[in-house]
Amino acid sequence: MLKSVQIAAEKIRKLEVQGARNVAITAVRAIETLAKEMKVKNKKDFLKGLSNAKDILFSSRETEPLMRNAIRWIIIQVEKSDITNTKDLVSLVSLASQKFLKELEYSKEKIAEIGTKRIRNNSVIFTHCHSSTITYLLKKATQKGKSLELICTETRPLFQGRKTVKEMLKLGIKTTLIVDSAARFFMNKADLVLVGADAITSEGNVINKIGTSMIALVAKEARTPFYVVSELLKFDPATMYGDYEKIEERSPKEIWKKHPKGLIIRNPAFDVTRRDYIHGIMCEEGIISPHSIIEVVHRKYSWVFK
Ligand code: RUB
Repeated sequence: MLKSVQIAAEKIRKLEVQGARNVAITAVRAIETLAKEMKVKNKKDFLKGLSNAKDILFSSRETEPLMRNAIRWIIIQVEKSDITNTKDLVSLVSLASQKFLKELEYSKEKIAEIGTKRIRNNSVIFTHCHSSTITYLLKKATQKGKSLELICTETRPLFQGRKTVKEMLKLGIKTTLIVDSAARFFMNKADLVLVGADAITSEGNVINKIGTSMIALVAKEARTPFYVVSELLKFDPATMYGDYEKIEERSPKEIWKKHPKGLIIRNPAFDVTRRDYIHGIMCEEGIISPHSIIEVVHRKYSWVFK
């Protein structure tokens, strides 16, 4: 019964699906499919099925609050509804999933619209890893007639930077790929740093691909404005109540397949950039200060805190 969910979770775990948005979209679709496939007789079992799927998907990648918020929201819709008939519950999940994905799409459009205005013509933009929210923003900015140049890190160990540069070349953007450790060397050539986010904490700190906080340090030293481009639903409400955002640690094999015996290899997937290094968060509500994250999330998505 949970096969479609297990397949989706495996794709997420193996990074066949990459980036917080795509992870959330895949998880939402898996929940929608599961609801259709579930053969249960009552609402209690229906909710139990959704809850099991939630646990599997949540554990596929630890640092993905957008996925968690998405699934939580769909389950809340089922819980608070008066519907008890399972056939109608399937339709409810389907409607809720589509609504969530539509809202996510709206956020992406809005961020692109806002970000485009902030990017000056003939800017050199520095980025790290692959964020679909950023590549979409750069696509829109180019379509609006902004001439851009991009510097992108290759992003060890899994080279997500290659995905970014391929997309940029297709758009005709002049693109330079550098090794991660060349960030300082090239920072003075950039007008703006744009990075994505996997999680935003209640204190306004941002968790993104490993290396992001180092780039933030370098940007600060070089006085290059550093912006995070992120949907508000990457906010993790649990951090407000004391929890730390967990940092996923991946297999050492991603770094060195046949490494010498006894060697310790650490492979955290993400790191934390303190809010002091962030000029602003470009989100669907505008360019906001990391300090105001709770207030803005509360205004737009108060259900997140329930
Ligand atoms: C991807 C990454 C991205 C964010 C934002 O890490 O850190 O910057 O997920 O991406 P990984 P998006 O490759 O390990 O998933 O803007 O697409 O949500």
